Amino acid sequence: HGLTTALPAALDRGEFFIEYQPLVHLGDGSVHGAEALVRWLHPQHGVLGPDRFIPLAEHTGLIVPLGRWVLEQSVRQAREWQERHSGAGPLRINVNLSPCQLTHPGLVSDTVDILERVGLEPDSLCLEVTESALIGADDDLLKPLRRLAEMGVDIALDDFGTGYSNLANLRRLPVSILKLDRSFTQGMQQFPADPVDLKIVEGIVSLAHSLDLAVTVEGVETGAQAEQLRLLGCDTAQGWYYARPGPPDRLHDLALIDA
Ligand code: G
Ligand code: G
Ligand code: MN
Ligand code: NA
Repeated sequence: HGLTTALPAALDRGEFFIEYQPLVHLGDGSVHGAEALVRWLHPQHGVLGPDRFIPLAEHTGLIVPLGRWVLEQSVRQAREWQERHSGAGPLRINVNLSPCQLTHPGLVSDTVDILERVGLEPDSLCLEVTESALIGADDDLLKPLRRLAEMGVDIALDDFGTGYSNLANLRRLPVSILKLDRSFTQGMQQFPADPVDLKIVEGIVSLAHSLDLAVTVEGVETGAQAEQLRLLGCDTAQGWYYARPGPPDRLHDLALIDA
């Protein structure tokens, strides 16, 4: 595959870049943080989304150095936002982790090293792990996440509700945030929303809160969705209604951080 063989050189040549999508508090719409989303500016094919190359990077192992690069860039960006907006409270950064990064022995030391070198507090970082990556996870897999969580790094369960995890299993995982999958938000399109979707989200939120987990909703595209999800008790939200993923300065241009 042409893209696969081009990946390592692409990292050396600096062809990857990161877009940031804000996360907001549902209560008042103020900015809580941003999720880092990697893209590849391919010299022939133009901008490629992560769905085009993350699976290839996982397959070849390039995901480890690429993931480390994404983490360092994102942590630097968060530090810069915090320095420029010291009054606005610590802006947080969410970074996605592949399952392969979870099993890589350098995860904890690389993360600690980056946070220390850049000077970002661990509690400004949130690592997103998909629900499916943690299904049936044994203690060896959870140990590094537990270490990071003990240091203050938040662990979020991404795409929550799409896997088949036993809800009782949540208690065992070192996660502090559930990111409710976009498919639930889509069920809130009409007002009033589908009553079954409402019940499901209501149940997830109440379970999450009883376990001291915050709930972030993904894929909010309309004000009606935001309002219903707020009424259901969700804490933070992300989606095109607020902003599409974009360059880091867009968060300033939108005056989101200053709000
Ligand atoms: O914007 P969107 O097309 O960017 O992202 C699609 C998927 O790619 C999302 O599920 C997201 O979790 C994943 N993704 C984006 N950036 C990264 C990254 O840096 N590392 C990993 N492992 N996945 C990412
Ligand atoms: O990590 P993850 O799968 O959750 O990444 C988020 C993905 O969702 C990215 O591909 C991002 O571009 C996409 N996304 C973000 N906001 C919206 C939205 O409001 N609607 C839709 N359809 N996709 C979104
Ligand atoms: Mn994510
Ligand atoms: Na997701």
